[in-house]
Amino acid sequence: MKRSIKISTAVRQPAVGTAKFVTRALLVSVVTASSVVMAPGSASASAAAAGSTYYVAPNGNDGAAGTQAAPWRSIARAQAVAKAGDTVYFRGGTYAYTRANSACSSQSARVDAITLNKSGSSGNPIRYWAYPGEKPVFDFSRMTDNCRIKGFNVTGSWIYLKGLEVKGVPQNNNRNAESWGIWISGSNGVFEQINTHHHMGTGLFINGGAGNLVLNSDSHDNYDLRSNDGPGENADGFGAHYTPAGRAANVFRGCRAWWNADDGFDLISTYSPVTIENSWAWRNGYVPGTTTPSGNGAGFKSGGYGGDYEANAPKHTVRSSVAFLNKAAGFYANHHPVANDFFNNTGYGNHPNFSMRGVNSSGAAVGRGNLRNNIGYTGTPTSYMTGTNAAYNTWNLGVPLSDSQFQSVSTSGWDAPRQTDGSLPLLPHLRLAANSALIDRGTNVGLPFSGSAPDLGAFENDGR
Ligand SMILES: [Ca+2]
Ligand SMILES: [Ca+2]
Ligand SMILES: [Ca+2]
Repeated sequence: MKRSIKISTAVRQPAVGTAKFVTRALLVSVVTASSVVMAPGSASASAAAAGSTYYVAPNGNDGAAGTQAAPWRSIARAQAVAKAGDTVYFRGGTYAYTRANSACSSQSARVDAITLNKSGSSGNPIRYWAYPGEKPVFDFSRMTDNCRIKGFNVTGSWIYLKGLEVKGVPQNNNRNAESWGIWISGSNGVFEQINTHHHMGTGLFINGGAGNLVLNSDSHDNYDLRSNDGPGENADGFGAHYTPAGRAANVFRGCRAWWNADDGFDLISTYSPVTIENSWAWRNGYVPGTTTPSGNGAGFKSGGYGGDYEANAPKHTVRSSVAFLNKAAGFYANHHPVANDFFNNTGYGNHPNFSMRGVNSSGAAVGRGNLRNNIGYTGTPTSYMTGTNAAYNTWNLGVPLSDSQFQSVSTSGWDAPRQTDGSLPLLPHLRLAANSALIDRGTNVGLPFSGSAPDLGAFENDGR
């Protein structure tokens, strides 16, 4: 798994505005698109080429031909026809849902507004994409079903969603835990440039699937105010759970999670590895839009099994990512039994920035984690470091920390619009100043770097 990659001049970020940073994040995505993520990466490269192309529009008609001139009305109609390798384009506008596609068998049953149960195949996913330059919005806020609701239930594999906004899945009674925006039990899917928000539950929830890539997607303002275990206890931005051991990793890359009532990212109770890279999490654990405390409030909750020891726990990886102003820990081991890798992350203003609270086979709380090249600044310090393998982090090196080490320490504007290819916006926030003492102070962990050595934190500086 460890790669030793040298930066070449060919791997350079294109000039955007006046920004002059080389971002480690972008370099990572360039490299891993071809070398690490196997199947999902290949799907994005092939684009809409081989198969048939169909169209859906808010003013369409399911009795029409499904052409650009005569689009269908519903994704369900499109799925009935689409097969592996086909592309379904969604025109801009609102697709509003008021009822699930089946009845609630009880007040705690689970129903779907949309069920995607037809699979593509390797290299030939079924693509459900926004028509280029347009924004299709799936609005579930007026659904009336009196049980738990999934906006999208993706049970098929090799499915590729791109450019869709998904919002407003409600809880219509208080007898359950959360509802879900997008639930994924299929495998080898790609979920790109998804904006999932304002659900009474988790925005995007992988449950049992493997080999999925969640790319350049946002999940925010999710709040399960009617959960029977307490308001805000379950609405995470992104979740990956219950995947059996020995399956391909699920990957989150270039994703942002903010103002979710529970956690930003949550990997509790999963048995295959998850990699989170080049992602940001902030202000989780509050009632969205406020500073009123709500659920757990971790930025990256990186595993665990409810405090229990599990002998076959996988090693998760969180790298080149930023957590700031989360209510609780920015980077949290959450009682994980084995040491996860936390490389080149920046924690700012969390409580604490890094908590490596793990669990041993006797059930005792111990430090668990491999930490390199991380920055922890402001907020409260690290906790549960005894027992970890930690070096080259700001707290190990004793390097000076001050605002002047950074171009900016602003905590606003992180939700700025993405670049046209969907990648994260280029901001000066928490990037190293040109003369920062944190430049070239890290150690090689297999991620790209410039200069004589990796810098500390999530963003590699240019020019040294
Ligand atoms: Ca919780
Ligand atoms: Ca959670
Ligand atoms: Ca460097």
